[in-house]
Amino acid sequence: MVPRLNRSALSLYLVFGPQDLRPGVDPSAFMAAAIDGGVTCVQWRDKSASASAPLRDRVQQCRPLVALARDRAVPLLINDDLDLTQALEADGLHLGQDDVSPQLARRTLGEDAILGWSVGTPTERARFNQIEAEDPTCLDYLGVGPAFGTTTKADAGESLGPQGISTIIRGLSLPRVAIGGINQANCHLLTGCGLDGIAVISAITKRDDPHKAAQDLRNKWKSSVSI
Ligand code: 3NM
Repeated sequence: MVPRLNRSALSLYLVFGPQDLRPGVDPSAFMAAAIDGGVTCVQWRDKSASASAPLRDRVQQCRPLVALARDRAVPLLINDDLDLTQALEADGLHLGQDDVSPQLARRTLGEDAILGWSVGTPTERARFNQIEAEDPTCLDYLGVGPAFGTTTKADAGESLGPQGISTIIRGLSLPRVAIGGINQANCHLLTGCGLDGIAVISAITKRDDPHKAAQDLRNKWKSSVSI
């Protein structure tokens, strides 16, 4: 089977939602600048009031982002909103451990959708092994974290560090990306872990210039990986 997700698309993965943007920043303009700076995959993660708006409003909010991502040939995934993913015919869905099951999401979205899952402990990794044993094509990648301390996600748990990340992904054939507290100053610490890339929120959303933030991160990550 042709993979739904090219590993290189995980190289610099931007996760964001309204709660991450400074007041007045337009999500489309922000996303366009970040992609043009080197972001290779985007996840819309709405943890604000608009996440509980009616589906048609959520669809309307995201349509421009879907169009933009298509135009730039970058996958756009939706965090934890199966209905929105389906309604938008977005490229895929990212799920946490407490969200709908990957099996249900796969059945609902069909075989073309990209499906990602968060794992942060050896127990969760074991849970993934079980899913994979039953259906090796259910999931397309894992998000592993938190790599470092983060204030962006309150319930992110203990940071794993490079050692913990390596332990969780040992023996894994699926593409994998680390998340949590990753920035320009520390991403080089993860280069020996066998990751396909890094996923970030604040390292791009908290900088004044998303284009330059993405460019700096991309350059730092790429040069560290190739050393
Ligand atoms: N998931 P920042 S950590 C969305 O560990 C998310 O699964 C995490 O934000 C996990 O790059 C996290 O600003 C927050 O630390 C990432």
